[in-house]
This record gives sequence, C-alpha cells and structure tokens, in this order.
Amino acid sequence: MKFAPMSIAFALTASCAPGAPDIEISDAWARATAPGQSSGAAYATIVNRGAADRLLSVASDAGSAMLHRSDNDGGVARMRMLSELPIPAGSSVALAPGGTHIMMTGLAAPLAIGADFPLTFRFAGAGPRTVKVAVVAAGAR
Ligand SMILES: [Cu+2]
Repeated sequence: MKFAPMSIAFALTASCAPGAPDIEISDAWARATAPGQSSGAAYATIVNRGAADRLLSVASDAGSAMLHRSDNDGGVARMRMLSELPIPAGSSVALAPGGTHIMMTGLAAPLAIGADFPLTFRFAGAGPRTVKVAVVAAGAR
C-alpha cells in the first residue's frame, strides 16, 4: 500500500482547525457627534464562517466602548449592557441602530465626518480583532 504525501493544500488549511471560529468584521461605522456630545454609537457586521464564538468585549482609543442592546420595553426605549454576544457558527451578526450596538462614552473628541477610529473586538475563540470605524454624517445612514 502506498501513501500519498500530505498535500500543501492540506498543510495550509490545517492551521484552520475544524471547530475553530473564522471571524471577519466588516462595515464598521459610526455617526458623527456634535461638539460637546460625549457619547455615540458604533455599528458593524460580524461574519463567522467557522464554529460558534462569543464576543466578550470591545475597546477603543476614542473613548470607552461597551456592548449594548436597545429594547422596546412596553413602548419605552431602553438600553442594557450585554456581558457578551453569541456569534453562532456560520452566522452573520449585525450591530445596527435600534438593536445591538457599541456604545461609546467619554469621547475624548467629537467623532468627525470622514475620520475613522480603531475599535478592537475581543472574541473568546478568535481572539482580538481591530478594525477602523468610519465616521459618517448623522442621517447619512
Ligand atoms: Cu447604548
């Protein structure tokens, strides 16, 4: 019996072990804030082509960042802090206005249209991922 040598393709994909999360963060954006406004929100889409993962925390140089969810509680809009966000296997999780978002408080400077700032997402499985958040005009989207 003859064994074929291990293919290069297998060697390359072996680092992406079965059962590992495969996380990509896209379309990270925030609305511009007015001078004197110390808080804002950021949004993004988290795509996971691998196994289930969890978003544990977010952090930014621009201010303090935390995971929030907006709920409509009997007609009263409320926000609550999330200790973590499940990212199911093979899913796309949208952080969007009116739902789960990244709350930014204690902004050192206003978020200016056209600027960007770094935001680090820390996942239980995939580890830290830093993306640039694009600041767009309030009302642009
Ligand atoms: Cu919030």
